[in-house]
Amino acid sequence: MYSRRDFLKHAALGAAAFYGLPARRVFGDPPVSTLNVSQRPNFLFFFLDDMRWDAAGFTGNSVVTTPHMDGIADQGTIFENAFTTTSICGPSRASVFMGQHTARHGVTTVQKGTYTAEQWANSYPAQLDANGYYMGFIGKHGHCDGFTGLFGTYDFNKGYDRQGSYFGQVIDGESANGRHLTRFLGDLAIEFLRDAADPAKNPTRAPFCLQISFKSPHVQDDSGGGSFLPDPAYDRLYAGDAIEHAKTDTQAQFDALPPFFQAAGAAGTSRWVGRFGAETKFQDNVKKYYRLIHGVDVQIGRILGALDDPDGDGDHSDSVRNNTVIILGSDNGFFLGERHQAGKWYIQEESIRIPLAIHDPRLPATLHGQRVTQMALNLDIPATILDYAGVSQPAVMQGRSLRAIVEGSAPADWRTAFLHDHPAVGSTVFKNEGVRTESFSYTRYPNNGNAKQLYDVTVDPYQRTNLANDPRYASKVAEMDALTTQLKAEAS
Ligand SMILES: [Ca+2]
Ligand SMILES: [Ca+2]
Repeated sequence: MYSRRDFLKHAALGAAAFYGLPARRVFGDPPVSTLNVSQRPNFLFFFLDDMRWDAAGFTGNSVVTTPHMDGIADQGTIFENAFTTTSICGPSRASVFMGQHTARHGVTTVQKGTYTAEQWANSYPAQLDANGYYMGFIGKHGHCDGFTGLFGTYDFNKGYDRQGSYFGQVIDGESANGRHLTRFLGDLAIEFLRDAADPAKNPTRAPFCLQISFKSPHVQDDSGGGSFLPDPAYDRLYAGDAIEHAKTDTQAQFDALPPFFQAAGAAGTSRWVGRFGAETKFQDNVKKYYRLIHGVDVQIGRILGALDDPDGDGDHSDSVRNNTVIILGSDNGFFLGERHQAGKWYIQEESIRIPLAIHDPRLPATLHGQRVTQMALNLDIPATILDYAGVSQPAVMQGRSLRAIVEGSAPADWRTAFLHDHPAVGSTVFKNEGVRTESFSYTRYPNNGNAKQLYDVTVDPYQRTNLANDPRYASKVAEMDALTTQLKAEAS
């Protein structure tokens, strides 16, 4: 519970002390692992696009079928309160590479992210590369054209620019050749594991790190109504299911949003009309969204199988499963009709919550399947990877390693609030910033008359009642507003 007393104490200390932020930017920390090469684990990082937190079996979804994701979670740690700090592809992906808030890394738009060499040197992939890891990247990086080739980090570089295409994608000169993109990415991951085990490709048998950034379950592109295009092999899945609407998928909850959400052209509203605005569209598109996630699950199953036999000769003596840390996450959540919205961007639970599970096979069975409630953030992922690799976190990073939590010894001083900010450079998405504490969700819209939303998520988890204009909450609004300003200043 984040009390007023806590707030005053933290205000007195400065948010840096409370939030664990470095006081100022420091570039160029020497990347030296404290571990011998044989002690450093491999990493397999499954990263989805727009997968909301509750769209998996392990987070309670009773429709979508994700047995392999559930398996990772059952043997690992499930973060029940994991969030993104900017709910949109490009900025969140930058946070995952750099361990920084958008206010610091400066990647403010989808697809137009770029970094200086100095910035990239403090990313988790560059730090692992400098420590001798065999590095792979597959899929959507979500940044500027040619991004993944810029700094020579990756031994296996199969990223692509922009949104990519579910059908007909070309990656590093190789055609999908009839394969759905998700299957294509799975094949590339298996190829990576074979290369990492091949003395001709990885002569020192260095530990590997592979980030696989699936396009799924993102729409094909955001023009018009958008379209979810799963592999036709799964067309019959969920055909007999009736998808339930969210409790807030109502006209009344839409009407309760700030008025600019109802203006013509507001992206979340117009996309809802195109994707979910009629019952047949809703049923069809939510099922396709789930089929896209199921397609990823199938590939995760194949890739986990390849961990047991990287060279594919049928002999499992070369298995690397027992020394491979697995991370499963998503860049942001997604509205499936809540408040008659589609998309993300805003500080509502369906948008900012992400699925997150970490499996370290070296831990005892007593820690398998633990569910933890500490607030975990997208920008904690790189800090966690570096911690496992024995590499000190660059001071410019702002996340915190989740490793101690995974190992059953959560630090007592864990965060109880975080900043979300969305720069919203375009005109159809509304710039927003605010905080999510353990009790409250607060948003302000600086370019829209500074409209505000405040929800007490302890009693109103579906965010049905905006308290921002209730005089009884005036002091709480002021407190959350001051905390937002303070955290944003400290994050930059
Ligand atoms: Ca996304
Ligand atoms: Ca083998």
